Amino acid sequence: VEASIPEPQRAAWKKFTPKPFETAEEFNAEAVRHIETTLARSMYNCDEGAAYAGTALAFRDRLVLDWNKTQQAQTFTDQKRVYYLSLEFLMGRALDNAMLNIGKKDVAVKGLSDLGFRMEDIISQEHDAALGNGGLGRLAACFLDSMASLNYPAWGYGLRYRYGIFKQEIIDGYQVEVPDYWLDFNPWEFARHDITVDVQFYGHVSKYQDDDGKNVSVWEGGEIVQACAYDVPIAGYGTSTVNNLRLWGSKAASGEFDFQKFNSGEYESSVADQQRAETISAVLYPNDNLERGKELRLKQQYFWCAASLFDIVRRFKKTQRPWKDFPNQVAIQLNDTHPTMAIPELQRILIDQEGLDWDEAWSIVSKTFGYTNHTVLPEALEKWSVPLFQHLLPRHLQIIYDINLNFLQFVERNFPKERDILNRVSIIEESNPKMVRMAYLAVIGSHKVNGVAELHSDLIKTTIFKDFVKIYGPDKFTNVTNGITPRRWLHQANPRLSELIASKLGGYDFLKDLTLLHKLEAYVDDKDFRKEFQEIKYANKVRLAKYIKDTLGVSVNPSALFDVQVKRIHEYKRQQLNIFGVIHRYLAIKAMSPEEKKKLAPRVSIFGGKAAPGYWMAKTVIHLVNQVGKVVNNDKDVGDLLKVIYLEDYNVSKAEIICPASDISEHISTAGTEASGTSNMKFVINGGLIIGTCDGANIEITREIGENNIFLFGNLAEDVEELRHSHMYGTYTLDPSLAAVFDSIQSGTFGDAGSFSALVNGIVDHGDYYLVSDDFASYCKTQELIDEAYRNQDEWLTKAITSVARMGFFSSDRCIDEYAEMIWNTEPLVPSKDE
Ligand code: CBF
Repeated sequence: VEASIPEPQRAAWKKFTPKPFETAEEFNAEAVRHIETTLARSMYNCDEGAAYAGTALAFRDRLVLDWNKTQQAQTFTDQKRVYYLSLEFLMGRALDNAMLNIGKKDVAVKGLSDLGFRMEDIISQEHDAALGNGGLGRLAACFLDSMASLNYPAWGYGLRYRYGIFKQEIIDGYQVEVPDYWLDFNPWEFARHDITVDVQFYGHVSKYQDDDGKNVSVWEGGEIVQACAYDVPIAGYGTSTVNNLRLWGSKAASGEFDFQKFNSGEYESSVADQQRAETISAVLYPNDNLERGKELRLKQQYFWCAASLFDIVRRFKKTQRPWKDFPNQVAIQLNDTHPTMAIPELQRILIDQEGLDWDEAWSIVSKTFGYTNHTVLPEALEKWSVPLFQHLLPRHLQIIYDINLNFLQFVERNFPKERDILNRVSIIEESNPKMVRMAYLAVIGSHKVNGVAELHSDLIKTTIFKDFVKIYGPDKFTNVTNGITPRRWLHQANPRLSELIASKLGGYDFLKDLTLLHKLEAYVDDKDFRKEFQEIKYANKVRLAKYIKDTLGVSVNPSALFDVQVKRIHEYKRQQLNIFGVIHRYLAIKAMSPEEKKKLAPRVSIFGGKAAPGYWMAKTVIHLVNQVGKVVNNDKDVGDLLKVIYLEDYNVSKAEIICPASDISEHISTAGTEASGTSNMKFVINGGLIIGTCDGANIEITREIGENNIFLFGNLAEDVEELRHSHMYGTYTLDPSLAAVFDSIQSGTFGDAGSFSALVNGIVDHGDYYLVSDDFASYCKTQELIDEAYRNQDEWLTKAITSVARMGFFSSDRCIDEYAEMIWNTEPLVPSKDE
């Protein structure tokens, strides 16, 4: 390809290719140039926001040079690529990550200080890119970081939501949702106005015979919406690989409003088409683990899948390889069922547009996709009504019916005596209205299905996909336990701890190979190391205490035990169990003698997380936590012994402050409900201990760090069904401590009792689906053990250090290598030295 450009032009191009900055001076030259020319600001009106922009643009320029080279190299070598399709990428802030991965932060710190700015202030100017709800979206972001760091040729595909997840304000103790205008200034994206895809909706399907007498289906009519590409460079750590995240934005196909209408005075309706089209990528649905079957959501899913598939196929076709090579060149990973429409879409492209016959096409499709399941919760499993499908995507519905027919015939041939199984495994649920079961379509259309932690991967095989294991055999199902990127969640979030570790391990190699952490075990008894480790934890707690004071006006004692539960608010995650435990503690403190009080370790219970706007019970929990805080924090009898804090608007950048500051974090879901959890990993790697149930990745964390270093409690997954049954049909008495907690709520201690009656009644009268009452006693007992353990600071420290040393398994780099080997069959493309 290079040879196609004449030598003199190549030489000229090379001569004028910008040189990346190396020194603080060169960095300043770039930053100031951007501030003066790109932003049109001067020395006299350069505030921290402008300094952030100048810094980000200087780093972006550096990144782009490697990005171009990586993309060229990936095209020239024509190696197999991975495409990670995720409706959510919860990226957080980019600047600090770019500086770490590029490796020039020290230069920028010096340069900025010469200009009169502090790096911390500049970093905090950046708006979080919050294109996700929780664990699933953050996992996708960690995976992008790992794929680039490990040099895998990989692209992410997602939607460019104009509004990310809403901002949460707490007003009078209630959650209020405010829009997130995150795109006001985003230096990290490149609008590719030349890369657009027309996506069709609605219309009808006609059948024709082509010139060879073959029946062809043509999808006609309806409306076209245009997808425009926005690219975000994803830099790897310690490598020059920079991968691409392509996000699609929607606009009306013409890209313009209707001039005729406009000229005839219909100003408003002239822009209606434009607005309707733009609505598709306007908002991220703010539900975590909950699907509501809304038409716009299905539109979003198809729009994104169609644009991505068009792009992937276009790239493949440029190689002029035969179609049978497609699965050898392309691996598409479906992050949950959200991108399942990509399966019938690829089949449609191959048969309707490329003229392949059904079987040939299906053989390509079913070798290309892998599907990751992230939940067994029934309310989160996507189903779309057949009439809605018929209306919006008539051709895809036909294709899904054909996929289903072929599949059911296959099942019938193999299980001729089991009539029932057909009904159970059919993609179409025979309800009223009929529904398309997306998870089944994803299983049938993928060559591998994985869960995200061992227990979860076992559970999917014995519950939701049990019949499919029988049909396909167990090898189609596998496990890839989740992980986190140590770059963001250790080095960026906790630079001092990272530095301390590096000083003992002889450098930062552990950020690339987290298993090296095991060498820290040699320092568990090292006095100086212990002292510094403890000081770092304390400093991180002071930082969080300051943040709490600045934002909420509440003073908390940094020497108190910081007990943290930050994650989406959901009944299965059981923040209600935590707050009932806090009330129990409050009641106990009120009844304590001064001597008893002296023995108790002061505690700060910290909550944070968003509730889906329509999830009333979750919002009630937020309200209760805030009401309890109001009472407890102002009770003189209690003083420092207990404080209850609700941190507003929990997001990635706040997690980076919170995780390093916790002593205990809570991962207390009803056993069998949390697929993995990843914040559990973030807390432990930052030297915090865990109170948790035997659920998700808690189990593997326990196996790695040792039972003595984690506080486990509660019933096991295998007992849940029977306990639920006994709540519905048996008799049982409420634990007296929990009854006392309910009495205090119902007597109005925390404000209007009526506000919380649904929460209490759900447990007392309506079956206690999440088994709060079953686990309450053992939860409280375990909290007492924690009080006791915390009193022995020496032992606590030993547990914390040992745990950090044993967390090597939980790197997202390990996950990506597992996906590459077991599912994608891809190899890294290591950049050559001169690249
Ligand atoms: O696998 C990543 C995470 O995904 C979820 O957040 C999800 O959205 N389904 C699960 O709830 C988490 O357990 C899991 O860690």
